[in-house]
Amino acid sequence: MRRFGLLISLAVAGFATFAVADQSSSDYLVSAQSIDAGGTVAGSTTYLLRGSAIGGSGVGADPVLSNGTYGRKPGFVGQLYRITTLQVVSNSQTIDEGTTLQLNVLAKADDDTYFAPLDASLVAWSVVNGPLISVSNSGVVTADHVYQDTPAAVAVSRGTLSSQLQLTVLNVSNDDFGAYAGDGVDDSWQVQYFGLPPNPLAGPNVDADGTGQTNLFKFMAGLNPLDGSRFTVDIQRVPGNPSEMNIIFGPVANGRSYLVQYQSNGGNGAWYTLTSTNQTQNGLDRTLTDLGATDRSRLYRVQISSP
Ligand SMILES: [Ca+2]
Ligand SMILES: [Ca+2]
Repeated sequence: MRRFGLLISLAVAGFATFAVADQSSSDYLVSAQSIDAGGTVAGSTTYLLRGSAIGGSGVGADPVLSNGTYGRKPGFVGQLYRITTLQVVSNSQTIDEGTTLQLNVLAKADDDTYFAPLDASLVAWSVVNGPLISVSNSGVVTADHVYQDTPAAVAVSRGTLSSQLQLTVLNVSNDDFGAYAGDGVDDSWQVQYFGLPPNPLAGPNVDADGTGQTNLFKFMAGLNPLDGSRFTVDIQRVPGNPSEMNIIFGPVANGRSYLVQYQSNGGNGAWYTLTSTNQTQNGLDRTLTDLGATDRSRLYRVQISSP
């Protein structure tokens, strides 16, 4: 039993090849034997001891196996290691606003092997920054609503070890952010001009710069709600051509589409899209020429659409 203990001790202590001297007395002789690298197989002319037979896994010739979540060292009775790194992991680096995401923690040992995800309750969770409402003791993070894609971070710690995971909270809906939610105006536009909510000047029906056009209209028209700009429509006859009419409107904005419609006198009050037209552009002013303005009178309107 003493020699058995010696063999195991040597096996755990290192990977070098040991040569053991013959042992003898007047009554017995134990021939010299050697222990292979890793200490997993030892033998003499009278016996063979495989490390795997005493609690290790595999045979001594196997390499140390590992992947991202586990490690296996064949032939060892036990493994000595020290946790050196915590790592927060997730199936996704993004989280939709208003939803939850399960996070997990891996522990990495000083032999570069990983343990399977730890029980999340073994570490302390916290929100580092960003629009995260909470992270539970079980590693479930809950995202707040945002007005644009926004970075965030979660931390875990245990003892002297800690780790962080960077996430991005994705803006899924354009009109769900705090006091700016559900008013028909994109929250990012409201934040751009009126800062973070609340700001009563950002309301859809407010005429923040006194132009007579509301924030909602200016948002749809792609205008600055604070600089006094206005969207105008002008109707002019075409000189020398009484059957044509120019509809001049602007300023036109990127990302907006414009539809000119008319209502005929003697009609049933319905609006019709102007189809027989010529279009010209002068700076930010656009002119559509109605080529069939033969009615005694026509009403025109410009419909603005935002994607
Ligand atoms: Ca949003
Ligand atoms: Ca809004």
